Amino acid sequence: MTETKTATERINIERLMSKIEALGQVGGLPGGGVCRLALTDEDKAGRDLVVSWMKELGLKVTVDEVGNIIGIRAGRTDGAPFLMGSHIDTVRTGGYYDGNYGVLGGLEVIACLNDARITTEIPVGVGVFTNEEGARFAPDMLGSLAHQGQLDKEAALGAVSIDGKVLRDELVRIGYMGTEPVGSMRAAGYVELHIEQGPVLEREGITIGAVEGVQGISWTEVNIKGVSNHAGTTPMSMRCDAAYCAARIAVFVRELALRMGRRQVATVGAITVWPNLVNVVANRAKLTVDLRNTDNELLKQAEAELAAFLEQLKQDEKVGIETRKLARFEPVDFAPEMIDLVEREARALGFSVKRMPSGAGHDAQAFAPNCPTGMIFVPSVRGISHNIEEHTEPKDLEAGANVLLRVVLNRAGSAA
Ligand code: HGY
Ligand code: MN
Ligand code: MN
Repeated sequence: MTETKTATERINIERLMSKIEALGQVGGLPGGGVCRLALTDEDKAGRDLVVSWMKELGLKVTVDEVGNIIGIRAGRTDGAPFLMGSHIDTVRTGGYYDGNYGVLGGLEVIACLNDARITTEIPVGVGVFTNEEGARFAPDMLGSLAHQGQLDKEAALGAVSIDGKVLRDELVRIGYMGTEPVGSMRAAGYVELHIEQGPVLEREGITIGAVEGVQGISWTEVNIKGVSNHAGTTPMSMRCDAAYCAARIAVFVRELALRMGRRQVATVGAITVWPNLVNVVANRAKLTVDLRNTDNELLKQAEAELAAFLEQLKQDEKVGIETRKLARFEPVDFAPEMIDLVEREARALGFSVKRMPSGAGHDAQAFAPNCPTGMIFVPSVRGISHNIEEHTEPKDLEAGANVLLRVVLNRAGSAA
C-alpha cells in the first residue's frame, strides 16, 4: 500500500533541494562550493534571494539593527514565536549546507504548514543571523548574540573585518542596516537544523543527532613583532624572526591538544607574515589560535598553557608578542525537553538517533540561555565541512527536515 503522506507529515525534498542548489549558486566557486563571506556582495545576493522566498511564503519579514532577517508566520494567538533558523554566510571554502540547510529547512517547514493550511497556536518563524561564521568579522555568532541581548549592539556594529571594513558600514553598503530594534526579541523556543560537520553520525551509521549542547570556544589573535633582516648575512644568534615564532606557536597548540587528549582541539587557521619575502627574516606575523573543549576548566587550562608558552617565546626569541581575544564562549547545554523531543520525533519517524555535543559553534547557543533550545544534526559525508567537498545525502537532508517539521508542530501547536 503506498504510504499516504499529508503535507504536515512529510516535507517536500525536491522543493528543499531546489532551494539548496539555487542558493548554492550565489557565491558559487568555479570548482564547486561557495564563498559567501558575511556582508559581502555575495551575502547580499543570498539575503535578497532568501527574503524573496520568505515573502513568497507569506512571512512578515523584518531586518534588525545588525542585519538579522526574521520571517514570521502568524499563529492563532500573538506573542513570542517559536523560531527556526541559522545562517547563510559561509567561510571562504564553504559548502552548500553549513547554515543554509537550517534556514532553507525552516522555509520548507513553513511551506508544509501553508500547503496543509495549518494554523499554529503560536507564531512560527525563521531567522537568518548575521556573521555566524566569524570568518570575516569576529566574534562568530555575532548576529544571534546581539539578537538575544548577549552582545552589545554598538560592539557588534563596530566590529572590524579582516579586510579592514566596519560592520556598520558594510550593513549600510549592502542595504541590510535594518530598523527593527535588536536584542529585545525573545522566542518561545528555538530549534536549529544543521549538518554535523564531523564524522560521528556517518561512522556509526546514525541518521539524526539530538544535540546536547555546544563546546566552549576560545579565539585569540596573536601579533608578533620581530626585526626584519637579511636572510644570508644575519647570524642565527642575532635573529628576531617573527615567522619562526608563528611556526613555533602552531606546533605548540597541536602538541598541547594531543597532550591534553580527550575532547581538546586546537587550530592555527590563519597566519600572515611580513614582508613575506624569500630573503628577508620576517619582522611581523599575525596568527589566530582556535581552542575548544566541552569542559570549560580544561579550556581555561589550555588557554593558560598557551599564555605561558607565549611569554617564554617572547624571552627566548627577543620578539614582541601581543594577543587580542576575538571570541570566548563557555560550553552551552541545550534544554533537556528539546533534546528529548528531537530524540522522540526522530524515533517516531523510524530514524536512528544519537545524543551528542556539537564541536562547531552555532546560532542556537545564543538562544539557549533565553528559551528552550535544541538542534537537529544530520550526517556529513566523510565528516568534512568548511570545505567545498562538504556533502550530505538528500535522504538525510529529508530526514532532518522531517524531524524539524514534527518538532515545530509539537512546540507551536497546530490549532486547526
Ligand atoms: O567556528 C565555528 O564553530 C562556526 O562555524 N562558526
Ligand atoms: Mn554553521
Ligand atoms: Mn561554519
